[in-house]
Amino acid sequence: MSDDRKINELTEAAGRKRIYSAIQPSGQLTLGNYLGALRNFPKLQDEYDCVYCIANMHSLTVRQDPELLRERIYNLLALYLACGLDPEKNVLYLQSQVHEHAELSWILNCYTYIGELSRMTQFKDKSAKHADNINAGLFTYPVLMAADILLYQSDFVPIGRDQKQHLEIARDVADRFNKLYGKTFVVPEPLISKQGARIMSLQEPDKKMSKSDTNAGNFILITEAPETILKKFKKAVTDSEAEVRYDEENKPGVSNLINIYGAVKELTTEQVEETFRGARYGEFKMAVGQAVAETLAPVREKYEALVQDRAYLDKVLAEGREKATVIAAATLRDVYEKVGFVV
Ligand code: ATP
Ligand code: LTN
Repeated sequence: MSDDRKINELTEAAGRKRIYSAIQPSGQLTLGNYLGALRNFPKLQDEYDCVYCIANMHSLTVRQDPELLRERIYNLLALYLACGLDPEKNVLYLQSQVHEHAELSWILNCYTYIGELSRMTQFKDKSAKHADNINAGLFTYPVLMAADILLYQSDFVPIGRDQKQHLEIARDVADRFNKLYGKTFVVPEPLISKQGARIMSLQEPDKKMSKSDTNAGNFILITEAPETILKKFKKAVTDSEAEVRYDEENKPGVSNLINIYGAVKELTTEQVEETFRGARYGEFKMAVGQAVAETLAPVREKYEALVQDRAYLDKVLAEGREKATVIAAATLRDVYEKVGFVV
């Protein structure tokens, strides 16, 4: 059953459920962020109560230039809107503007074990990448993420596959807290789409496409010009065979391109293989590049107009902050009461 069908059935059975997700403003967003997360958000806005956060507090776990970070916050908000998220239907807000995140995060720190956090692959990867700055925030990152999700009593969390481990911590912590103090948090479930959940780097297809990659040939930006997109796909790594066939282990480059094409055109792996049976790699890569460029063009156009309008973006943030605070404050108050604080 498709994820969309599954959630539809769940909504019908139990009334309006809450969706929650967040993206860090730590760089320009890639095709990976788009296919793994962002593209799925607007599909949910009519049937769910949706809350989308700009996770700027998470971004501080890696050194950021302050002016650039501020700009990227606006860029990400403009991109949320450009992808079709309606600020009337969704709560769109900035994490640091709702102080309850930091407060709940501290509480949850006291209900999360070092052993659990030590197993996180993102922590291991990022510590290796930023060996000169293995800060405590990088280690407790999943706790802040759990606080984000649990503050809003979220039922479903649409994410890429790399975030699944973090979501499991959020579930375990919610469960642990509920067992100790009685039902306090909804235990969230991940929503991971089958296609596009893990887009790999174009030059090094054994690692995920990441916006903080230092080699620009590895990723496609959502706002990139069509010519650049085509050029990057033309240079994408394939293999020495000449067959468009899905085989993640032996043909990671081609498999990634099949995945991307399938996700963009909404085709299964088999259908993509069928479409390109007998095609040369050059032709195949151009077709993937074109399909991606066509999909991203309207988003880029809308983004370019929206990002200029700071007054409007500030208005959206102010409204989002207000709506988010109402929900977050109610949960935090309950938590403070349960743990024995005077409120
Ligand atoms: P960074 O490289 O700065 O750690 P990132 O590119 O991994 O960032 P995030 O802000 O951590 O991006 O992720 C935002 C959302 O995009 C998450 O739901 C994540 O799972 C998803 N995502 C990120 N990269 C990919 C990818 N390569 N394929 C599919 N989904 C992805
Ligand atoms: N860690 C996430 C971003 C994130 C998030 C969240 C995602 C922060 N808080 C809450 C879903 C729910 C990432 O994508 N790197």
